[in-house]
Amino acid sequence: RSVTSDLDRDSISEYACQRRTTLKNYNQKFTDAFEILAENYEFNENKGFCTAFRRAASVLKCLPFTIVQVHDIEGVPWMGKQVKGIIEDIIEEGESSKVKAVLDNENYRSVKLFTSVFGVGLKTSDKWYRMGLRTLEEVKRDKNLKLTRMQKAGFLHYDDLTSCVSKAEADAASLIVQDVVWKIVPNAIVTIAGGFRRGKQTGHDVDFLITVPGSKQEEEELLHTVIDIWKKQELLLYYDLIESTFEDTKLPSRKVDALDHFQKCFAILKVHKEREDKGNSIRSKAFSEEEIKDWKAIRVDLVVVPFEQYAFALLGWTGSTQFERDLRRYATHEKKMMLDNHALYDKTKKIFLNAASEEEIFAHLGLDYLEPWERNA
Ligand code: TTP
Ligand code: MN
Ligand code: MN
Ligand code: MN
Repeated sequence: RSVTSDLDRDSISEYACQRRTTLKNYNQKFTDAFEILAENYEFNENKGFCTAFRRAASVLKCLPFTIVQVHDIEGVPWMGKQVKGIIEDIIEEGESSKVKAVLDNENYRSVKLFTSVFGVGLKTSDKWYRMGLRTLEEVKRDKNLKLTRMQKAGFLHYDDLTSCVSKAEADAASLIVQDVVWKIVPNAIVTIAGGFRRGKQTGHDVDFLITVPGSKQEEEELLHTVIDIWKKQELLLYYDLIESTFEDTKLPSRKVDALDHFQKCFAILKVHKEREDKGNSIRSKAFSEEEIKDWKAIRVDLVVVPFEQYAFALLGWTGSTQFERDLRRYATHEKKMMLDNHALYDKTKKIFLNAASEEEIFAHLGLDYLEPWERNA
């Protein structure tokens, strides 16, 4: 390997916000393995190892070449002893026995299965596992279990919600959201955030930010009206509306994984499919009305953002999660600043730093700007 690539590896930052990470991943064999191990550590509440493997996966996603020998990772940050061991196993054997053991582990498999249901988190999964339950059929059969409204929706729409949302479906959902929002507030800005903004072709949900330039009044009622209209149109399969808890005297939250304080709605939307066989009477006659399900249940997150916080919300809701964690860690440790989805606070100068765009936030932090598609860390 050339001297240049050695130098390149030495200059890779320990922070994802200083690495350009596109969707082109030359080391998926390794990053998939690390993410399975990280997830298993998360299930077992081993935060240290979980973070170590998440960071290792994240950093390998920015390498412009495939790792073929151990020498290739010299100088790359976050390559600890454990991580190196897994890399060696995969280089030598083509796979890692530790990863295989996790994938075969009964607890991992059950928790993975249970948490695939919308509304089921680690706490519920653990409980079900300790009750001896192992399959979704067993959970559904257990009449003593009290399912939440969210979990009931999760089981009801399980197949739709576990099949990936395509770009076309995200665009269809986008039209539905824009249509209703613009009917209520014509000058509202509706933006897709999350994975689709980073250029992903599929996702587990569609994330929308909604803001109204120069208004406060209209904002508060907006989501309520959206919900009322969608109910009448019978497009809402599930929703949970969370009111804003923001106080503008508060400093940005230190906790990286804390939820933000925006008014938001976690919903399941009925998105009608594009009919390819429109007007094809032979096909239509072959099926009765009930047999054709011409819609798909799609998870959408709607977030209403005060206009002056829009840049911070957009930066926070675009992700990736690992990028966001490192951005906040960088702000705290390298700049003595506090960043969250609402604001940026300079602890040295004791002032809030305003921003009208993501570019301005990067500039405040002394960071080169990364485009959304370069944030797939
Ligand atoms: P997700 O929708 O969970 O993730 P994603 O869009 O990157 O990937 P997927 O295709 O699986 O949907 O979250 C998007 C971003 O929103 C992520 O960076 C975390 C952030 N987020 C918040 O900032 N606050 C919140 O309350 C939630 C739920 C998410
Ligand atoms: Mn998303
Ligand atoms: Mn989301
Ligand atoms: Mn620290």
